[in-house]
Amino acid sequence: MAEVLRKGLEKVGLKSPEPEGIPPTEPAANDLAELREKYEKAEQDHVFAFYDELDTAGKAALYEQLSGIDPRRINILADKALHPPKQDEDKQPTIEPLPSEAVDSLLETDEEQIKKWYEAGLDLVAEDKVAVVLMAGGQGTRLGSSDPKGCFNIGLPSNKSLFQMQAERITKIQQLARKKKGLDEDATVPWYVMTSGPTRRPTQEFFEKNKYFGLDKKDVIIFEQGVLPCISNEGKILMESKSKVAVAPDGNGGIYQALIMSEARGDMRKRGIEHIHAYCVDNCLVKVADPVFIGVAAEKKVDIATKVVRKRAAKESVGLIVQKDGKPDVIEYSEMDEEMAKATDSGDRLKFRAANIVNHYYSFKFFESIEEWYNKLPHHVARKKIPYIDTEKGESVKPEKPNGIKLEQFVFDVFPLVGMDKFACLEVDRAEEFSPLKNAAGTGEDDPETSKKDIMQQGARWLKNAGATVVSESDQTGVEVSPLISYGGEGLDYLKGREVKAPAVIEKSGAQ
Ligand code: UD2
Repeated sequence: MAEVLRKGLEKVGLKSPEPEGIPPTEPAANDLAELREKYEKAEQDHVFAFYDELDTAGKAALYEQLSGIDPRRINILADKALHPPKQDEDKQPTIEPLPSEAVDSLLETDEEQIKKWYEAGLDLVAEDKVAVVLMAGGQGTRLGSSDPKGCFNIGLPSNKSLFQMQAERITKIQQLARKKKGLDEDATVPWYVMTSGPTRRPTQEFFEKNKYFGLDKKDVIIFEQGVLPCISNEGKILMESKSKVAVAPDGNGGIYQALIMSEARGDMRKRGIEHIHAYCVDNCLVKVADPVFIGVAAEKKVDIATKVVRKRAAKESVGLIVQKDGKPDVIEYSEMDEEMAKATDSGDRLKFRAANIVNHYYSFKFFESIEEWYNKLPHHVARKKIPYIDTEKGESVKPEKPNGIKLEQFVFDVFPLVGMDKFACLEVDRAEEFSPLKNAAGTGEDDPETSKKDIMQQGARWLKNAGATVVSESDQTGVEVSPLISYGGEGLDYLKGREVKAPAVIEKSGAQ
């Protein structure tokens, strides 16, 4: 198995990293010659331009990095990316909304049924069969922060980061499961945190500094996704320095390969995990390990499920879950013409309204098939300005306009691999479950202020539903309810009849 795995990873240009701490040594002449030949055959040998002038550490680092890249495969990906096959006009895919049997909506389902799903999901949590995977490898460039997005403080009265809120929701759901089943101890929901090169260390340090937010460290597994070389518009691998290839994270679709390579999937297997919730770090309202979502997917026995919210307006720029040529798929708003985007159905709702929120479910059984398909997922092209070293002149260049491409895989490109009968879509209430943090403060949409507002308003709604009165003497409205007090608005009856002055925090005091 290990040999198969190594070969498979080599094929995609990845190698398991060498054990740390061994002093660098210069590669043996014949190994170096073999590697040079491989790159010469792929016409990518310019990466050795400065090799002979490097010191031992530089030679060892470059040799190691180049050994983990397959230049032939990079040429294939680059060629496809730079010279995409012409879309055959008469082969336009048929795009339709998902069939009604594949979609449930919490906006249109009675409380009775939702409670049934919730109980079923919580039972599975109580049986330690549920895990969560957090996709946290993205770099918050649009947000303007150099820290990993999960570290971001959206300005709540408690100053909690996104990571802390998500950790506390895991703690709470573990407690709710124990209570429901009368267990001696909390259930365990292992938290697999996927990072990328740029986010790995700062994420690790943030978790350690915050003592894993009260979670048991053995149940928080931080792993790393792969990278891919940056490529020039001429199809050449770009050098970031004389001893390093310029690389970028391979997209949130790198999750599948990373789950194998990091042995995170192996750890799930050891724990007897059967249901996985994978989600996007920047959604402050995310219901981590949501029992309703797990309950729906388990009841339907699907391999993949995805949560969506109702599209706000025809022009909203979000990915949409559709059926494309009869298969579940996601199309970006750029792939829809205005007529399609504005089309409405019999209920006068947008015909295409299932907005993707990067909130997915997988059966562990499906994860056991990753080897069969992970290296077949398409690569998407992002045209970027990529600083590089000119290998002829030896100078570093900071381009004024996009000079190359970054390749990334998208997590939802796996959807068309399952039949519609193994796929479920759950429409949820945006106000309760989706408020993405995409933009810098002051943008007015999907920014720290909208995230904070959505959390505070949710808390005020929960208190009102519990019979409390929320008063505010300023424009500072809303109440922050700690996830340690309530996961989804439950358990607040003790506030019935109380008056709460906004802005306020309902937090777990030491005594409680
Ligand atoms: C994502 C969705 C888009 C829409 C939008 C809504 C994808 C590919 N696109 O777009 O359809 O639903 O969100 O908010 O999912 N990530 C990694 N590794 C990477 C890149 C990203 O882990 O190499 C993570 C990132 O940390 C985040 C999630 O994937 O948790 C989504 O990434 P993004 O915010 O860059 O995606 P966005 O907003 O372009």
